[in-house]
Amino acid sequence: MLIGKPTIIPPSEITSETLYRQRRQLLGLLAAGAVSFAASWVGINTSIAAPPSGPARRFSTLRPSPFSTKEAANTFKQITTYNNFYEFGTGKSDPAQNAGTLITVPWNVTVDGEVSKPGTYNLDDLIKPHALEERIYRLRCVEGWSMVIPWVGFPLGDLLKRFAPTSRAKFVEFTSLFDPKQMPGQRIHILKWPYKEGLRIDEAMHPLTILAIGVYGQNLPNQNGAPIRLVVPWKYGFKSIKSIVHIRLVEQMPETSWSLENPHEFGFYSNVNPAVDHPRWSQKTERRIGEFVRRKTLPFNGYADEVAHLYRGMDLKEFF
Ligand SMILES: Nc1nc2c(c(=O)[nH]1)N[C@H]1C(S)=C(S)[C@@H](COP(=O)(O)O)O[C@H]1N2
Ligand SMILES: [Mo]
Repeated sequence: MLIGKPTIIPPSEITSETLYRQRRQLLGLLAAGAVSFAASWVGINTSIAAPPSGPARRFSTLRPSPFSTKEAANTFKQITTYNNFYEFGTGKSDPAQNAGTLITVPWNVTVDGEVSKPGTYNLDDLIKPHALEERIYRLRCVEGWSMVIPWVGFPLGDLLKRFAPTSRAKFVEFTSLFDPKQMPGQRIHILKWPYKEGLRIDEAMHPLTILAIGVYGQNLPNQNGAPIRLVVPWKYGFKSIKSIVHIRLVEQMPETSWSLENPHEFGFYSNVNPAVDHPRWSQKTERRIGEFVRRKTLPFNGYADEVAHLYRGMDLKEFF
């Protein structure tokens, strides 16, 4: 998930130049921002794994899911302190340190575009009709690390159906919050803000695709994409967009932040595929956070039986 020219920089080096500069710029901004946020965020802003700013909801009636992996989950600490959330900095510990400024209550989500019943709902009304499940999924980041995360969520497809997609709805576009006051990373160009992602409609309707509102039986911590984020377990982690405010059904393939930034490195599909190297590194193996010996990366992140049929007849080297 790193920026730079698609040349010959080995992945281990990428954190040096561009990111180093961006981090320094950001640290400056964060130091400045701390002053104005101090009044309302004393004590929260500085803590690792900041508590969600909303009520610390605990989910008691979670249905287990047959889609859950039986692999051991990563710890709450690993899941909440090793993150990518560039709105809060490009370092892995930046989101846990900085996402305390994200205000998640109240939170509204708009669903519109090619639907017969568009609307804007506050979060509670949006999730109320849905039975929550625990979904323990692998997450494979394009950078070469992975985790196992017990999400709390429900199928995106169930939500989309409530809005009655029209026959012209071929893709779904997701947009994260844009607010440089709350999200200091948005004050400089790391990506084209707000963060945008997209899915084909059949990918969006697939039962493995969920909206998550919690992890380990409680509200999502801000750094994990509070209060609501997408999780698409067979795709590289960057497709799983955080802190969503807008879901739009569209006829044309939408632009997405990472492929806009670097179309040679990040495709629209971004299915986990050990046979297709990233231009700057191999995707054959991954490091499970907490482990030392690298594992083999599996096609579709191990979900091939469930999703490979979606891509039948497609050349996945061309549509990466
Ligand atoms: N809005 C937004 N969503 C985002 C990102 C981001 O920088 N901004 N990073 C992505 C990447 S690269 C990954 S690997 C996952 C990480 O999710 P996690 O922090 O819950 O593990 O979030 C994805 N969603
Ligand atoms: Mo990622």
